[in-house]
Amino acid sequence: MTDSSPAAGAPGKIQNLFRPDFWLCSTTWVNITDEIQKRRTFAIISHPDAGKTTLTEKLLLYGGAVQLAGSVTARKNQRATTSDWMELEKKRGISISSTVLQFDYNGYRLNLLDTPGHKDFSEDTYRVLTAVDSVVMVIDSAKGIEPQTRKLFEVCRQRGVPIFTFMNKCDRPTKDPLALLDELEHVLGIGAFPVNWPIGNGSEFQGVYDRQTKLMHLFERTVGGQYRAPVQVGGLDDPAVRGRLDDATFHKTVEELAMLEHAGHDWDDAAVLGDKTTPVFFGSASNNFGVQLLLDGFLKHAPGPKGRHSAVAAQVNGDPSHAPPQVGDYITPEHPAFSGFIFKIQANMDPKHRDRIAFVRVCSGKFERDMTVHHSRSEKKVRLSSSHKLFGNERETVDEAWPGDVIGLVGHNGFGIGDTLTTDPKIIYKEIPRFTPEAFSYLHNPNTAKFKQFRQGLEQLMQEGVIQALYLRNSSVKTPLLAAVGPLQFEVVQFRLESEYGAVSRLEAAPWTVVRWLPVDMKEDDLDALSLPTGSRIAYDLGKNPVVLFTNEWSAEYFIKTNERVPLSALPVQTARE
Ligand SMILES: Nc1nc2c(ncn2[C@@H]2O[C@H](COP(=O)(O)OP(=O)(O)OP(=O)(O)O)[C@@H](O)[C@H]2O)c(=O)[nH]1
Ligand SMILES: [Mg+2]
Repeated sequence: MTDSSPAAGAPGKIQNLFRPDFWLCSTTWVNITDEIQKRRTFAIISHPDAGKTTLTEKLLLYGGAVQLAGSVTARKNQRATTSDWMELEKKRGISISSTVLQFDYNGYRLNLLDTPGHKDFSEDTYRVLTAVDSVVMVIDSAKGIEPQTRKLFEVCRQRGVPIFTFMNKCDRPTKDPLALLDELEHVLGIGAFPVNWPIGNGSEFQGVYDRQTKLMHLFERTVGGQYRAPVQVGGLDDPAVRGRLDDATFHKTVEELAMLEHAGHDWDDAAVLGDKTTPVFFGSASNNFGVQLLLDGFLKHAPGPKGRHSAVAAQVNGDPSHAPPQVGDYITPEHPAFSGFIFKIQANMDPKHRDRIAFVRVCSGKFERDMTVHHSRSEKKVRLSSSHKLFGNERETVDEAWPGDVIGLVGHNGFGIGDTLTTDPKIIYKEIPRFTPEAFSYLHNPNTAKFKQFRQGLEQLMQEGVIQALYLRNSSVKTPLLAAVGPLQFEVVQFRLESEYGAVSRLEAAPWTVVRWLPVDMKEDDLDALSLPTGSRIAYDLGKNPVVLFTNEWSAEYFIKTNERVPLSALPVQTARE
């Protein structure tokens, strides 16, 4: 990964002027291409409860990043998993927010992002998908493809992110493995290539057959699955391994393998990278069966860091809802300028620090601590001095980072989700998707003595993108109207306001279910002139962009009919103030 061939210079952070792809790091020259090639940045996605966090833990165990896996069930005994750190997550046993874990394994640097499965938190998951180059889709083999998996799959498809599939929970009675492959092909419309195949089902699940090496891997369960599962490996005719299987299981496996061979699909890297085929691995995350094979198989075939298109913000030209952003240049990871974008902000990850971290995906060039970059939102230069690599809630100062890396920047209150940081101000990324809220509720502060904490906490949570807020037009009440993709987000806001800011709050249901953005250039007089259906109201988002709140879809459609010249948009348009 290092090269000492270019002329040696004084140690420091110097780019080689004759070979711009070489940088002097410590005392050796580092080639940017080598660094890029060793990065793998991926997310784990699925419907709730399929086992993402458990699998994440086990990948860390097999990746040598932790010695002892804390399984999710151990939460009951107050032992948190490494990736689920928030108080509420521990309490409810679900992931609410995504987590970044960076570790080295087998010459690779992995940036792994565990995501929440619940649909109310899909905003967080979708943002994470902008920061990765591939995903591992976890499926509960007893249930097959569940609704949220389908939605997430669609997002990956749209983004062209290659998908690897882990059929989890094979230690429980599962659907027929062939039927599971069939579901992938018919429900999701993606070709499925089984890299390995389960041997036995449910309590008789013993391991997997690796179709590429033609070896059986038979595992033993360990208590609580905290340690690596002992494994015995051998061919189909190896008596030692064969002796562990009863005749029925053995013959069934051999028969199914013959059917797969007969189906005749060959491994095709281009189809995997082109999002046409998903490699399928079977196993059990909680028992550690098949985890190593997944990790190694994934690393062998998963793509390295991809570049991103630089977008040029569109001009307001009368009809902003129809002004698409112009797509600018494709910025390759090897591009000499450093660039990256913020895809997530999280405050109070560590109660000891109580600060906020902006998570940046490095897209091109080299990041160096203390470097000065252009910040797209403020259009100012900022110095990035407090940079960290992340491992759940643990952080460590990082001096340099390369494309594919996810780093955490602390101490920049002006940073927002979606912002670009770069040494070349011409680069601007518009990667972060926006969501249309579907749940609305007033949030009251019943304790006037805690007004400051309430306000400060709410502002902070909104900056993190935990929730959106709207303010009603012509209203004397200053109570914020919270707007969420799903109602669990309200619960998170209330819980975090109390636990992190000491502010108790009270929710009051609001009558609207639909919000639509009005053109940004509408003046107050224009708003007065609108003909509003009964029960609807005009409000402003945080960027002071006008919106209309409707009680139902029908009412929104009625508005469209009666205000033909006023285009509505389900999302704030690109030109809207953020
Ligand atoms: N039997 C069995 N249970 C498993 C396996 N893997 C995970 N589980 C259990 O499934 C439940 C959910 O696991 P999690 O890892 O929290 O699932 P998740 O996908 O991260 O859930 P969310 O983040 O809330 O969407 C827990 O009770 C796990 O112990 C497995 O291989 N076999
Ligand atoms: Mg989870």
